[in-house]
Amino acid sequence: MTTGFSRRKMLASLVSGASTLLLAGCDRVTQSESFGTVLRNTEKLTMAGQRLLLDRQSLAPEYSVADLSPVFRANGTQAPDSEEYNRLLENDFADWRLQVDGLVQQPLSLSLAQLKSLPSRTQITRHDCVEGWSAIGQWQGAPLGRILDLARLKPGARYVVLHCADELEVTFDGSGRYYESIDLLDAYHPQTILAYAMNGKDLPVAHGAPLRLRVERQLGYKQAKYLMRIEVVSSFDTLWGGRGGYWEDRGYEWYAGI
Ligand SMILES: Nc1nc2c(c(=O)[nH]1)N[C@H]1C(S)=C(S)[C@@H](COP(=O)(O)O)O[C@H]1N2
Ligand SMILES: [Mo]
Repeated sequence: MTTGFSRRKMLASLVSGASTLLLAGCDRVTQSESFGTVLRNTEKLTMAGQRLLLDRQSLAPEYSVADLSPVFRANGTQAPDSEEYNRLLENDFADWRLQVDGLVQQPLSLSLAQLKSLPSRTQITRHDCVEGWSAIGQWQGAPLGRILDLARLKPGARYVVLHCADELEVTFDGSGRYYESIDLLDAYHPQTILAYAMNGKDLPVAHGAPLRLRVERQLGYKQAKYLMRIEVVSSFDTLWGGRGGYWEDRGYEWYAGI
């Protein structure tokens, strides 16, 4: 990656931020404990912080073609019923565009053909839904980090919000729009892709056509389908229920790590 937002730099700044915090937190105990003990404890805590971050960088297991599930269940919305979506579908998504905006220097409007012309990654991974089922599928798509690099993040960028075409249960502000958000560490994770193909074919409607997120270190509900817009934000407090996702607004964890 070529921009100032490379993963290594981001990790370094997060780690040094964590150490500063921990050191500041230790100021109070210097009176009652020997300086050496405090330093040793700080070191342990910093190491734990680094391990945590390194763990978030690790790859999800990948499988082989022989492991593909014969049936991959579809869940949640299986066909958005909006007029706009159906119009796009009728035309094989030739008029569909992915908007990339928010805290970026270069907002983008990408066609499916443009997304397909970017370098792609193909991965066979296991999808785990909180409802208690799993399936192994193959996904091909453009790395999200690459698209963010094209859009060039502005200072203050912290999260990527994924806006979807479908609505489920309407509750907040009269909206039941599906959406999700991830932080930049996950956005730049090498297995985080915007997938347009599943098991070697165009993404079926039931699985999120024309484009869905795959963020492989997290649970099923983070894998937003029917992507329309990617918005880079500093905070998701003001979006719908303020918790960063459709299911998060209804009580699920924002960080759904597996
Ligand atoms: N836009 C949108 N994305 C979504 C959902 C949804 O209802 N709408 N359901 C989520 C849940 S709970 C799961 S388990 C997966 C299901 O993906 P699949 O239909 O490809 O199995 O999509 C996730 N992404
Ligand atoms: Mo799910």
